[in-house]
Amino acid sequence: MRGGGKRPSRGRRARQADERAGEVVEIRGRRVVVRDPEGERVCFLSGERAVVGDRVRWVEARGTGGKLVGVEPRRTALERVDAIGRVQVLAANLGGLIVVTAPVSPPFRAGLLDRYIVTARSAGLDVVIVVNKLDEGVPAEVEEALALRDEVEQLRVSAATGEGLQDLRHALAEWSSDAPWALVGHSGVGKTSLVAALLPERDDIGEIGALSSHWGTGQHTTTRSRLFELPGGGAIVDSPGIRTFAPGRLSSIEVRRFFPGFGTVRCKYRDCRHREGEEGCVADELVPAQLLTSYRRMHDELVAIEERQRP
Ligand SMILES: Nc1nc2c(ncn2[C@@H]2O[C@H](COP(=O)(O)OP(=O)(O)OP(=O)(O)O)[C@@H](O)[C@H]2O)c(=O)[nH]1
Ligand SMILES: [Mg+2]
Ligand SMILES: [Zn+2]
Repeated sequence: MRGGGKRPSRGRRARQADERAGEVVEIRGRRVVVRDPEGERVCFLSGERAVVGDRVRWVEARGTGGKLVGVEPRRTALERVDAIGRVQVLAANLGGLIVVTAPVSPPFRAGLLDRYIVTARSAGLDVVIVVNKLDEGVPAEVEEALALRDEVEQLRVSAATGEGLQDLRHALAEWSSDAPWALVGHSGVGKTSLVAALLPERDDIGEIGALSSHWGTGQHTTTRSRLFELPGGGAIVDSPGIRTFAPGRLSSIEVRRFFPGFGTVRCKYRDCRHREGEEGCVADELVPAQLLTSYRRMHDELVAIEERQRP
């Protein structure tokens, strides 16, 4: 997982005279929706690979809308590893991640939060936590988990009652003034509900899940990412919920650099991985047990993936 410098298209061709520049706001199978100052246009991919947030060049194509002819190098890439080990780019050119959580339903998962924090930081993205569904109350153990991660900026809102939304709106306009921020998180936490609440005048936000059809069933209401411009400036990306999340291209040794709670840890050996019982390791003294356990789980999982990939 790295920011910048990647070139997804197969080499840059000479610029055509009639080329126009735009930004991908949605992928629809073999087509993409491209936005430019004149509006939105559906373009054929024609061999190029693009994701939401990509800066692209396209030309008019008679009868079919447009044709994509190039994808610009990405400044950042949000990536994850899928179930069979392939790296998937989820979105390009983001400025940050808004990790959306719910305190009660679906059940709060601190481990997933940590994965997103590490993923964002390792990709050169900012990260904030938004606790939605405040109307359901915040149990003590969730308060504790949030306090342990207070080095990450946190906002509390309710898409249902509107509580905190004005603060979120203002914060988003500022955060995403240079680059879009993506709403990520477990299915059912209310990502699409938040987009709908932030953009009440739009009628194309996409479906909001019925309460019963969510967590546990593996069903995700939102099936593809979509970029929305905010009226007060900035832009956000709604994304499909996920159950597990393995960051792409992050090595096990890098996890400690980005994990919350490890800022002051200096062990006897500089390459200490903070595993249980490691000689001269001070992590047990300095890192709260919950964070250390979560760290070790993520670290060990990446080690296992690395061992599987070794020839
Ligand atoms: N009580 C309460 N329910 C909410 C709130 N926000 C959303 N919900 C409900 O939570 C359920 C899931 O909302 P969605 O917006 O579809 O969740 P999502 O995160 O977009 O889910 P995926 O698209 O599957 O990833 C819906 O039934 C919403 O009505 C809230 O602030 N309070
Ligand atoms: Mg959704
Ligand atoms: Zn250590």
